[in-house]
Amino acid sequence: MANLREIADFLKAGNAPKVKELVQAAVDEGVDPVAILNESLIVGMGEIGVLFKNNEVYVPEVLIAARAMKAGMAIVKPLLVEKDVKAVGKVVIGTVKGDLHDIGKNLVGMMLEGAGFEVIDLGIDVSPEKFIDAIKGTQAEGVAMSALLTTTMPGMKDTIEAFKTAGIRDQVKIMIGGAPVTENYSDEIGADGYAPDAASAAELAKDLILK
Ligand code: B1M
Repeated sequence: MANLREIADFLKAGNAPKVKELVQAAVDEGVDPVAILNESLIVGMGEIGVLFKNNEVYVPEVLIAARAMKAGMAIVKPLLVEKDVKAVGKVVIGTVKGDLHDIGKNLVGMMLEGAGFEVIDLGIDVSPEKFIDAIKGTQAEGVAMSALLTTTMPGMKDTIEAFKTAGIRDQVKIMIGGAPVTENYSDEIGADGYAPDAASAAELAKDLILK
């Protein structure tokens, strides 16, 4: 019989082949794909996020767990599409203009996906115009900006100003983060929230978008 807790545990351990095997077995047994998503994949990814936040695991473990989550998602996603199960929300993510760092941004994207969001990843060196086009094109409810350089942080402010000019500021919840970014800076530039790490970013997105 399918054991969803066991899938979450293998996900946390980063065992992609086992996650794939057990998710497929659960599907074959007729377990609801929504239950597989919510009670194993999202649970496991959430738990690894907490361990990461507490410095009990590090970047490699999170990347390996995310790979295991993706292996499970590859089986579940087409079934969710068939059942017309929607993501809990959409978030556009990118590293701001002039900044090429993407390791932290990718972790944030993975945690957001792990929390059930559809993530539209614009990559690195993202101009305000590109953020605006993506928000308009996808009707995303949230945007997450990353910056790792003190010299590129002002790109976050510029982007928020550009949202105002484009008339879309109030359509989206704006979240920011990255090593030099602080809560104070978030308040100063008028973002909706700051997250210090990837797990907190997923929690923040849930708080801002789902409540
Ligand atoms: Co760069 N680099 N780098 N670098 N680099 C730093 C950031 C630096 C602190 C190193 C140093 O001098 N000690 C320094 C910045 C100094 C400053 O401005 N304060 C620096 C510099 C100066 C530079 C260059 C200018 C170097 C040069 O060319 N002279 C250059 C700039 C290029 C550019 O961007 N235009 C440069 C280039 C590079 C590489 C390309 C070589 C490479 C990036 C590779 C890549 O990303 N694909 C690189 C790297 C790897 C680093 C360090 C070593 C590691 C960054 C990292 O990936 N950390 C970094 C030094 C350091 O941090 N120790 C450094 C791991 C990652 C998991 O953490 O990104 O902080 P982080 O993400 C965290 C949180 O911040 C948060 O969640 C993540 C997970 O918990 N978070 C968010 C991140 N984004 C978020 C968004 C959110 C929420 C949370 O939205 C809601």
